[in-house]
Amino acid sequence: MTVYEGHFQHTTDLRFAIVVARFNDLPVGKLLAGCEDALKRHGITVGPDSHQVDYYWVPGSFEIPMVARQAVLTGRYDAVICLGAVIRGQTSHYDHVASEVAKGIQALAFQTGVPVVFGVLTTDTMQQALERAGIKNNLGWEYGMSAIEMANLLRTMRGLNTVAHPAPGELPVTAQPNYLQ
Ligand code: INI
Repeated sequence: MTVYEGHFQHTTDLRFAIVVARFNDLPVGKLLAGCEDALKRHGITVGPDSHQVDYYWVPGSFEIPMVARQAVLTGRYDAVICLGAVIRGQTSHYDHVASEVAKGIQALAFQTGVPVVFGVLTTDTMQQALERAGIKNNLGWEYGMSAIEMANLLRTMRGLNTVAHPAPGELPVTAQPNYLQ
């Protein structure tokens, strides 16, 4: 019997994309900080000088799946982390945005085999969003941990110790066989 599982070690050549929605900036900013904290405390460089994490900013959660897909298709990343907050408030917009982003992210991971972390809060109120983004606990941390675990699990399943990453300016690589065409 073989047991496959992701570990949290040997992180120095992992690469991540973080796709962040600006809408509901207050809780989303806290999620991002929690996520970066998890990555950093597991040996991954974050922030403006990072060679391991790239950041993609989008207007709202609705735009996340499209940009996450483009990030996956570069072939550069072991996992893509999607961060946003969809808050019901007074608008029916909520239902459309919440369901589209969830479906889009799920389909992307399923179709490409690249882990895509669903780090989009869906709550009735801003208070509930803030509770999940730091007042009680910070789910951003869990999202960062999920990304590391899934990145290493997929590397193990592919039998790869390393994934080829393009040097800056090089064309994207297709190190994995099953990207969307
Ligand atoms: N975007 C969010 O990220 N969260 C929300 O709660 C939200 N609501 O409720 O409207 C939201 N709307 C914007 C949407 O994501 C798009 O950016 C917009 O529709 C333009 O395409």
